Amino acid sequence: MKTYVVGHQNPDTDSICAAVTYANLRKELGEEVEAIRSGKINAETEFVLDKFEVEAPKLVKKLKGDEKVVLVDHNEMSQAISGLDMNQIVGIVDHHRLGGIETDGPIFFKNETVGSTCTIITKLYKENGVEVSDQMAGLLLSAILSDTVIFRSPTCTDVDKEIAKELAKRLDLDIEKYGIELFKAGSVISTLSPREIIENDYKEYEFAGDLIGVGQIEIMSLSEIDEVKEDLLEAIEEIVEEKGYKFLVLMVTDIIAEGSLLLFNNEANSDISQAFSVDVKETEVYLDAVLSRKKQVVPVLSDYLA
Ligand SMILES: [Mn+2]
Repeated sequence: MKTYVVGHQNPDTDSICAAVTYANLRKELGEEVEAIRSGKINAETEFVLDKFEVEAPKLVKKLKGDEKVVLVDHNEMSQAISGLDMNQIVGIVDHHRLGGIETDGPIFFKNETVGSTCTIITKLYKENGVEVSDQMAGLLLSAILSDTVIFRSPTCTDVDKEIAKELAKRLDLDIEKYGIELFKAGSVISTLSPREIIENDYKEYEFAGDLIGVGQIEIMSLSEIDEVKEDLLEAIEEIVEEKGYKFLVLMVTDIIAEGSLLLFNNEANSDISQAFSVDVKETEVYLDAVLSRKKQVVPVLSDYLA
């Protein structure tokens, strides 16, 4: 029976490219494997798939419940494809905190503290002695540059850099130049509505009984959002009200300046100020050198709420 490889809901470039490249590796090893996705492809990922002429994985909105599944780029049931039962999981390749999955039997499990799932997958190609095609190299490189924000994210390690440089060299691509091209293609400002911008790369968390939301967009310059800022703040208030959140933070990350402007709902003002020990101006604050939701924002909020 065929095994599916799938990334998290609201898939980003790492999730899609990890599913495609890992499925390809297992196919090269003679297994019956297929990459799938549980949600819409974003503009950045679409650019990558077009550039390297790779077909998007098949969309599966809900599993039937009898498939075998490998999870890539996530390991929490709350982020997994709908219809999944823990006992369907036969493998996990990821770089996030462990989120409570339990299985009946042993599974293939690989979790490393690197900046991108595709860094781990490139290593798995090497370990298995499988040649990486140009198409797969393009996907792997793009995902590493995307997830590490072109090496600027604090989650980026020397291993990510080393592997990305190898891949870029064989594709004859300049990392900085290609990275910026990639982020420009993924810029959501001009193509999406304010609400879609917030929800494009979005995660919901529950800490000590409080529900919060943290979205992130990455741009080349903060001036890009000048025109939509008021609309974003309005949409934030709307979502908070609708979902009953304690607060919602949108990280507007300037990847050239290497900092993030946090936008949030009015009522979160004193929470954000206390959590980050900063003076907050109404519904925004700029945090220098803050780029990572996973390492620099979510832990601060979870400590504060605890
Ligand atoms: Mn990732």
